[in-house]
Amino acid sequence: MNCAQKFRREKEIHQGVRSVKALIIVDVQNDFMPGGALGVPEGNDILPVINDLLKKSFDFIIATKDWHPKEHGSFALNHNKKPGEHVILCGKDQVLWPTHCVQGTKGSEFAHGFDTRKVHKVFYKGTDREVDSYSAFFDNAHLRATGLGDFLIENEIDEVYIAGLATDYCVKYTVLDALKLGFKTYIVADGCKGINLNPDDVDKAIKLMQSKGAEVVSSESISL
Ligand code: VGL
Ligand code: ZN
Repeated sequence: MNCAQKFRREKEIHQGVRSVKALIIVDVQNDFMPGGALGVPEGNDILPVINDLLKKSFDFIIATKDWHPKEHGSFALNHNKKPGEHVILCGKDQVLWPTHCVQGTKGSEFAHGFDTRKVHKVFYKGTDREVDSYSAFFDNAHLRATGLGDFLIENEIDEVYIAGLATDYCVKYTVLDALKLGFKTYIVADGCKGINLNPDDVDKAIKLMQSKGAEVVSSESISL
């Protein structure tokens, strides 16, 4: 049993103690909005949903930023290749993307219209040029942690609600790592949109997350 699971068990024993809940908003940045460098179709539709979620009484509100140096190994340009082609990066298959979310650029800022005033803490991912990082917890080669896992444990958080972009990449891998670390994990369905490089990628991602124990909820069903 890992730390978060042990903590949850102890709470269950002391009935009546409510769980500590965090909302994790993944990569809601300008470059992932329609028209952005790596625009997610209808990605802007989640903004009102996210802003409504922010009005609920989560104990913690966490956001992540995809935050690449311009030499990043996931960018097609840096390999003289086209987006969608593949390379090996840090020993792993890597699909190449258009240049996006470069540190300090307009495209890497939180999306225009995302009300960030209630965000307690921001975690940065994809900062190492040699490896990509879809999960908000670890890079794709599991070399480095972002600090999100420690933050959740230090703050005795045991339930996470995950929304953001993109369902079939960063949301998916963040959810899978949250489950592996033992957190009770909810995906807010209407608070996510996917890229669908293949037409059924989002459906497959949702099914995979569910099969590993994630619960799909709608934002309006969250009564906090
Ligand atoms: C993402 C592709 C590349 C994401 C980030 O946030 O889902 N996808 N970088
Ligand atoms: Zn990226």
